[in-house]
Amino acid sequence: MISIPAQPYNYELPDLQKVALVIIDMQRDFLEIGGFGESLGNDVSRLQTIIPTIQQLLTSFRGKNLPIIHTREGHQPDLSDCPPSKINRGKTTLKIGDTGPMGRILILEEPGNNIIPQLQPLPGEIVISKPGKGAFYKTFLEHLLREKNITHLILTGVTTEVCVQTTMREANDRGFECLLVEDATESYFPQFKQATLEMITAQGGIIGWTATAQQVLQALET
Ligand code: TIU
Repeated sequence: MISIPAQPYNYELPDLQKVALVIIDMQRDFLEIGGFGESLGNDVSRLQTIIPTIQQLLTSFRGKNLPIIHTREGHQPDLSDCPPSKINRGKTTLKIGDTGPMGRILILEEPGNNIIPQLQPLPGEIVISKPGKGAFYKTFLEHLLREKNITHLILTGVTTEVCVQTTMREANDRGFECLLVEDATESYFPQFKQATLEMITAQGGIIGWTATAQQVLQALET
């Protein structure tokens, strides 16, 4: 049993074979200028600060040969998987599917939709493409986790209150025990990140746990 000091209390890992690192949407579309995040009016530089921390976690999981799951948010070129409730939102200059400096906004396989070079998946690591905010919606993620007997998820990525929180809630409803790494997730809005961390761990950990990367890394080493 591995015990990670966490909020609101220790997070217990019964078996390292049952845990996966989940890296959510660390894509150029959200972290670089000219992508979807910036088109929504956001300062994308805030999100870049967590890259080294996620790299540390990635190195640790890779070193132990533990499962790593990358997700990326994107749509088919014909937008058949992008509902009006998503595409028509906001008064942005560039909408989903329009051509920007990194190719078509939030379209799978476009240069801007790729995972950032610093966190490129290695062969053998799982990459889940998802049309929604949650990584379980219209994907094979649940099937894959059950097949691999994974019960515990260490979550990282962006943005804390949108795709990360939605995924964590979806996972919790499905019975997965989730820990969100506080300094390996970020939002365009610092107050939303803080509120998300608090709402996840309130009420005795209603959605799950949070801990720092150092707390996770130290526990994994022992
Ligand atoms: N807008 C925003 O904060 N996030 C998203 O649209 N997607 C993800 O969080 N990945």
